[in-house]
Amino acid sequence: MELEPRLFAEHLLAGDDVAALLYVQKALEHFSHTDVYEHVMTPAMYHVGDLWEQNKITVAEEHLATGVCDFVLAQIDHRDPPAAEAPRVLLCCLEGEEHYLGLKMAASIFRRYGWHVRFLGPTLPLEHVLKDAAQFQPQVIGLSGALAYRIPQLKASVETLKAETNADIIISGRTALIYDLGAQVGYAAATIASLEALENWLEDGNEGTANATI
Ligand code: B12
Repeated sequence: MELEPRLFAEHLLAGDDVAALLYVQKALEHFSHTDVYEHVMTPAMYHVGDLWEQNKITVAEEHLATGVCDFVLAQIDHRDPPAAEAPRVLLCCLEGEEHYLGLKMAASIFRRYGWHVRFLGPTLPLEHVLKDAAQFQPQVIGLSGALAYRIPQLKASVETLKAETNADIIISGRTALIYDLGAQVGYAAATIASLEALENWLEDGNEGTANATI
């Protein structure tokens, strides 16, 4: 089977959640979840973004596509419950950042690796990230950012999180794919630009990587 992100994008844009889910379930018979996230769902959403930017689809169609993609993501995110002593990760987008699908994929991968995942979704004010982290005591906090103009906010937040929690900080999202986030945010956080890199990081063990750009 060849992966066809454009075909999947057509299902998204048609609002055909059944066809979109069936396509992904079939792909999962041959490919890993990470492959399907990286090579079907992500390029399909990037394609939706290109069509949107070129005014070839409406804002409503983009919203529809996002909703169907989110639905499919939730449907295929099956996993076993984590062991009580398993490590904990808190995942969120900072205040004002609404693009959370990539973060949700990362959450799914952490779960597949047996972690306790606290997925807090889009646009969470820093004070609430701190409050939640104080309770949940994560070993890792992961942030995702799509919008370039939020990089200064990301940098400031990483510095605060580093100072006020014991967690290693990882940063990612579209900004990590386009910019040298490590250089811009500073090495208080590890940049993990893709889900494949996240899998490598999880497989290799993650201690001591907080100063590295991956
Ligand atoms: C859907 C969408 C929206 C939705 C988001 C809803 C949602 N639930 O996420 C809505 C409608 C809210 C939206 C709003 C806006 N958007 Co928008 N949006 C998109 C779109 C089409 C898809 C985003 C997406 O889901 N991509 C798929 C995910 C899976 O990709 P990803 O986030 O990069 O994730 C991958 C990696 O980065 C990584 N990853 C991501 N997070 C994490 C976290 C960890 C821990 C790890 C390890 C890995 C990881 O894993 C993923 C797989 O590799 C993109 C197009 C694009 N190229 O992405 C535009 C896009 C990002 N948006 C854009 C813009 C301009 C906006 C708005 C400013 C529009 C406006 N005028 O209002 C607003 C801003 C909202 C805000 N304040 O955040 C621009 C940004 C351009 C720029 N120069 O910065 C884009 C590129 C569209 C375009 N081509 O112009 N958007």
